[in-house]
Amino acid sequence: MNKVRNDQKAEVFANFQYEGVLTGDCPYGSGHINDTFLLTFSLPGTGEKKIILQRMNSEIFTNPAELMENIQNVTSYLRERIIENGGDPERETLNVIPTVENKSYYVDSLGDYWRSYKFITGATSYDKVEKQEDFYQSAVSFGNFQRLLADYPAETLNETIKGFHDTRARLEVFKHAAAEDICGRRDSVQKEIQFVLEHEALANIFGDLQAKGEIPLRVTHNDTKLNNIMIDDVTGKGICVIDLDTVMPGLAMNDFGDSIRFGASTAAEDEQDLSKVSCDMELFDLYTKGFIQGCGGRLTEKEIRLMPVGAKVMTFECGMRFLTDYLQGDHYFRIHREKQNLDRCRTQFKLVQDMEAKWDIMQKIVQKYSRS
Ligand code: ADP
Ligand code: GN1
Ligand code: MG
Repeated sequence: MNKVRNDQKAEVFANFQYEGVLTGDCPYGSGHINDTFLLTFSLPGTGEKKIILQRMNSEIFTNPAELMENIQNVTSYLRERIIENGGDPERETLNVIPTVENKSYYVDSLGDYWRSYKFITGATSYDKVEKQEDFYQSAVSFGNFQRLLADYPAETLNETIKGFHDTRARLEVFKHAAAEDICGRRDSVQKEIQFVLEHEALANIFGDLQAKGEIPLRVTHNDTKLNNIMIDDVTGKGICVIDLDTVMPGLAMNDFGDSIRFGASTAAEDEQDLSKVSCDMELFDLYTKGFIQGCGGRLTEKEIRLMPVGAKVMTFECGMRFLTDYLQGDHYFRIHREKQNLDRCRTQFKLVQDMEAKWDIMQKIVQKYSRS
């Protein structure tokens, strides 16, 4: 996507139902896909109000209108459940700010798509586990999210990215990228390519089980990074699941696994020193406990038993996606330095290896929290 222009911003500001005088506008967060801005408005008498404004990545989300329809429907549904449970819908789900034409998104004169959310105050999203309790809280929140949406009619959701966690299809795209080698980078990543080929079987596991009807499709989040949970600054509780672009029918094990690959790693996703990268079993234990608890008895025994497989498959898939993007010239995941996507790929593959070494421990932890 092109850089956001200032004149473009002025047009966008004028087209949302904002109150007060704009006093601040800065880039915000560390997401790899959308452009996020924190806006500050001053309101006479009541002080400052913060707002989140995002330019959606319409190269990746090719139908932003359908995407926003999902978000409107899911957040309205969650709002009702939260009110029934006596919660605060202003803080426990995302709240879309309408445009002056009362729509959930604005298309500017350059054709870019924008949306805006009320800022969730008094809460923080963490890029890395600082306190173990936060990771546990994120597990309970993602589990709760699945539980709250368990009766949502999944077939009414739009598929915002086709085959998002179809690992088999991702493998084919990877092979194609390696064969084409449009950037001439293939020779420099032989080791990583070899790793994918040696682990090919991972790409088939869930597809095969689904085809046999052994695992259910559920409404899932599909991007369960720790930084997609807001943790209350006072109570320390996970209060809100954010980043709902990929809420679609999916697999519980993948939501579990994506959290593990990001949050249970002992290092950052793009760490260059691989000796620092491993899958922390204490964090794995905590997340397993919180997630199963949050799902509130909705998971089948089989889903629970397959949770370590979800961790391995999601980590493998993500590493393969980073490698594919590196081979194709870094067009998908935002990078801030050269070879960042290759570094990201390497941390994921290191994690897969580490999970293989700790496989028995992972299985035992999951058994400990399963019902039987
Ligand atoms: P991306 O898809 O690029 O990851 P996110 O929707 O996750 O974008 O937003 C990026 C960051 O912005 C989040 O990690 C969080 O810190 C912050 N953020 C997003 N929405 C809100 C909100 N409603 N209130 C407070 N912070 C938010
Ligand atoms: C992207 O948007 P963000 O940064 O939360 C990506 C996820 C990857 C993740 C890797 C829509 O998530 O699938 O797991 O980067 N989101 C999309 O960090 O592709
Ligand atoms: Mg995010």
